[in-house]
Amino acid sequence: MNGIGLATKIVNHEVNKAGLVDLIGEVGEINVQGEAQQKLDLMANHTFIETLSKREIVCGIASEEEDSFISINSFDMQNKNKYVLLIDPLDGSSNIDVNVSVGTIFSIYRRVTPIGSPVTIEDFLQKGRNQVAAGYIIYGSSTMLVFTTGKGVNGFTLNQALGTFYLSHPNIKQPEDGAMYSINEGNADFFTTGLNNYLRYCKAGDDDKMPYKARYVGSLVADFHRNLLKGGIYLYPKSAFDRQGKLRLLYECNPIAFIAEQAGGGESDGKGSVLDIEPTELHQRVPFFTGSKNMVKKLESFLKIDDN
Ligand code: P6P
Repeated sequence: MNGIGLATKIVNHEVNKAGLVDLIGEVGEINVQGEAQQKLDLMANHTFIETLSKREIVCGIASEEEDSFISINSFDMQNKNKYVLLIDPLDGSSNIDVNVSVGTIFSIYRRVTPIGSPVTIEDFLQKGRNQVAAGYIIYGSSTMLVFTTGKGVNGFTLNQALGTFYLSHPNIKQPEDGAMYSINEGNADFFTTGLNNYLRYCKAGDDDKMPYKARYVGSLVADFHRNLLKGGIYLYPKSAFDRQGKLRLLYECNPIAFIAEQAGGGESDGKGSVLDIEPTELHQRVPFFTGSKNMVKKLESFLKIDDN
């Protein structure tokens, strides 16, 4: 966590000055996701990898920006370190050029292969339930590090003048209900019947319920963080052209789901917890819904119609 805190301060500094020193824009490369890589994406990826590689803690790192995992040798050139890190170094990076909040998402597991042996892909393809820690950093109006080690969720705000993190949000609990929904409705023509029925429910107002507010930043970390504190639901469903959904299971959905569960919230792939999915590929995508517990349950009830 100290290594992640140090990398956060470096990335935060670069994100804040990006517009001044030509760190904005695309580098003209395409990553494994087929997405145009932003200069800050690569800077953040390099920073987290370099910072975490030199601390005798992780034996391997998998990143959204890297085709495969990176094996990290300990100083004695053995693979004696016992944790692996999976990371989305700069999520929502398409928002960078327009000064909208972006974030980093990370997930930490104990390796499953013997200490000292070479790290392998099976150390990374673990169920989300095996996570020992998970968190995100949001580079917004303030920079916050929010994480869990399985004993609740705490939020730390970076004091930029002193370079220290202050426990500003102890023991975060997500409201069980909310009145905000976050989804890219531009894809509605490609959603399932159940999903569109749920969206109609969100917009309906009657004696029992006011219409929900639509709040969608286009940055998972920003939308999740707001819904975590105020209540609400984030939805990225499968669709006719995102048949598996868009979000990556290992370094976006699982860490966010672990935090949601630890904060008393809900999370789902539409049928059940993403934390129970047996991963098969490093960059696999899944449909992902997370937010206030009762909102996720209501969504799952609407999605049952899609099983027929
Ligand atoms: P769309 C960013 O690329 C991201 O992975 C999430 O942070 C965000 O919620 C989503 O994709 C935005 O996707 O299709 O609405 O632009």
